[in-house]
Amino acid sequence: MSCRSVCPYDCPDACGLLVTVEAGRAIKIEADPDHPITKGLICGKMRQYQQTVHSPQRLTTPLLRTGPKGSGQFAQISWDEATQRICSRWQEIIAEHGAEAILPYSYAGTMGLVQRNSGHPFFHRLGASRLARTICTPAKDAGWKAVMGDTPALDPVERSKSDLIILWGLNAVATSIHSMAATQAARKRGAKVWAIDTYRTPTCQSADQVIIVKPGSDSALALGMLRVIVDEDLLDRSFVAANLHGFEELCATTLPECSPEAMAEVCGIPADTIRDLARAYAAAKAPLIQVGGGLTRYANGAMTIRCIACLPAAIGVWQRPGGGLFCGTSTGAAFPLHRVTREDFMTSPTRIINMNQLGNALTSLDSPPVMSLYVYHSNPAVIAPDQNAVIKGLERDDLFTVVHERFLTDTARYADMVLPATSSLEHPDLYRSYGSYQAQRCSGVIPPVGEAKSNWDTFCLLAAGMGWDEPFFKQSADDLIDQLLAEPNDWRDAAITEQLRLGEPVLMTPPTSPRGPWLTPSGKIEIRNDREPHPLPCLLPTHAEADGFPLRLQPSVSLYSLNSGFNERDDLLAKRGEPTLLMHPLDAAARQLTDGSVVTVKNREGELELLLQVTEQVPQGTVVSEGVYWLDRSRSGRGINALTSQRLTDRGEGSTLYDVAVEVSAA
Ligand SMILES: Nc1nc2c(c(=O)[nH]1)N[C@H]1C(S)=C(S)[C@@H](COP(=O)(O)OP(=O)(O)OC[C@H]3O[C@@H](n4cnc5c(=O)[nH]c(N)nc54)[C@H](O)[C@@H]3O)O[C@H]1N2
Ligand SMILES: Nc1nc2c(c(=O)[nH]1)N[C@H]1C(S)=C(S)[C@@H](COP(=O)(O)OP(=O)(O)OC[C@H]3O[C@@H](n4cnc5c(=O)[nH]c(N)nc54)[C@H](O)[C@@H]3O)O[C@H]1N2
Ligand code: SF4
Ligand SMILES: [Mo]
Repeated sequence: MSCRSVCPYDCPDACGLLVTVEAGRAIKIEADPDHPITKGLICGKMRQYQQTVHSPQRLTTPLLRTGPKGSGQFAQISWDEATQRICSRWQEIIAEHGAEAILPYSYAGTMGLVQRNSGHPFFHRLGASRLARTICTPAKDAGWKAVMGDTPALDPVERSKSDLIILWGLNAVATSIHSMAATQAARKRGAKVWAIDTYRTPTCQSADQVIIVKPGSDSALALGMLRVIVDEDLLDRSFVAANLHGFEELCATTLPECSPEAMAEVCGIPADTIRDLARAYAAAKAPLIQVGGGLTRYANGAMTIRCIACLPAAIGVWQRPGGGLFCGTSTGAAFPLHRVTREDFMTSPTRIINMNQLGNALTSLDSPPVMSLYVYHSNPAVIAPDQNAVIKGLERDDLFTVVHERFLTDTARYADMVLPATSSLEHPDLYRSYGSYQAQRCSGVIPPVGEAKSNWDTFCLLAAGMGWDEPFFKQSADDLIDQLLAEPNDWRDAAITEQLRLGEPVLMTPPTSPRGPWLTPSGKIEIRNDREPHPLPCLLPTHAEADGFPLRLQPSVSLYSLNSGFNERDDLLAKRGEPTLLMHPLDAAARQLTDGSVVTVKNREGELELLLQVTEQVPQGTVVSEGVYWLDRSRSGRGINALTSQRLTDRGEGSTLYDVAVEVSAA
């Protein structure tokens, strides 16, 4: 039997899957050939998803800790006993410290709208602390919003009309395979492709031009190009006059400091190359800039997007199909998510804790301190910044930690209680993509593995355990999906809504145009924005520049994992090898380090050991480590996030995971 499903992972593509099921087991996963975006192509990670779903490492029963925290020693218990223990401990904590002493921590193990947000109504009703879920790309969103307001993203299928595609800080071969496929198709038709990155990623191999910048310096490249466009009168003057707010002030105040020579010093691209790039960009008919998230995980992340956003505005490409800037789609208004999240269950607003500062929250917060942490579909022990602080917090004997997971992750090892979670093949949900405008509903296609329960079903059990009698917590996940689809709206008419109900993949359309009128307070593209701390685009420093360590570290993504996901898969681990540091030959020689040796990478936050790979894939001054590993794969009991910090971005309170400076020495 073949059933439709959707890839649940935090990836812009939300691929449609066909799952072959035999005797209640998934035996084969294929790409849905009839899906409008997937078109028969899924990534290598998901082609063997059945190995994840039926992995012998899956958790199958609730577990109670029997050894020291972190030891991984547990005894099996029943769901009844687990819920009773959790609820009675929470009632004690609430009586002593108040409900804000309980902190939920979740992110994106599953992207489905119901399962992902299942904890919100529960914790709102409980009065627990809230979590600011800002680890990924809030600075990118803030930068876009500062310039473009609520203007929706263009539909990326327009790529077919672009004659120049700029993948700016986007390792699309790893993280956005359908963007990459469309980009390659455009290239075959004659479009040029540029990759702007901090090192030669696999994506660079498919680019006509590779531009390697210093980490966090893209604003300088963008402003240098803009200065050339202005100096050489490559602007679209009538578009600028009619559509831009504050462009003259930018020309008068910021750009005089931004000569290609001055910007070359900052970003490391020769002044003549900046000139050539500006001319080629302005000469293209419909150039499309697609930006990733990496370049915004810096102290200047939102400002970087504001600087880049000046480019398409200055040359007026917003009026031409295929041209513009693409930062990702937002389909938040397509479904009434408040019917799941239920902010109205909060009797008064509770405190908000930033997920990037979990280390501080667990180790130094008071009034009240965090006395219980409930983690679901996230793995903060390895994915959160400042791993040493996070683990110090998780080691606290007085912290009551519950982890709902598919696997005994590093976070789960520190739990007092572990609850087994279903995989996406075992529960229903409604998915939407953040790389296109598609959405799809799916059912569970196999029974739960062991005693695993979905996020939603677990919160219903906990609600009953707390003695709550509301009908809301007695619904099924399908009831909630039905509510999200109850009425058509201006994103999806009755026909599309019906297709969604039936489990067919659909493409939605934003109700307003991505090419104006501009949905900003002034009605113009806001080059100047007086609501921002810096009203005009400008150069801002990174955190790492002030840290006093000589090398810039990029904790980048791997082709063979997704954040800390897929560490359970020996087939993919074999391809990844062990945690490695890529370093330029001159940097290695200066430190007398040899290829294949073990090195210590160090900064103020911490240190760890990695295997050294000496390669010209990275420029001098930058070192790279790809992928997040579970700690049992690490040499020194710490992962790459032992080196990242809890500092935040300029806007959006995002993580600054790429804004890292280190020194490297022989281990
Ligand atoms: N295979 C795989 N796919 C994934 C993930 C994964 O871990 N592995 N993660 C998923 C998630 S959660 C997300 S958010 C997305 C990741 O999405 P993004 O964060 O958009 O990741 P990338 O597309 O790899 O973009 C990061 C790229 O930016 C580069 N970069 C870093 N700093 C700078 C800079 O200052 N300037 C420039 N120009 N480039 C810079 C990095 O070297 C890297 O190649 O992908 C998702 N998909
Ligand atoms: N050094 C470094 N750190 C990073 C990144 C990086 O590139 N480099 N990327 C950052 C980014 S962009 C992001 S978005 C974050 C991601 O951080 P997380 O969202 O925490 O990502 P994952 O590591 O995928 O952890 C998700 C966990 O959810 C579990 N899970 C999956 N489905 C379900 C389910 O239905 N229910 C439950 N209860 N559990 C489930 C999985 O088994 C997995 O262990 O990491 C960030 N951290
Ligand atoms: S991880 Fe991304 S590319 Fe791979 S199947 Fe899932 S949605 Fe598609
Ligand atoms: Mo992310």
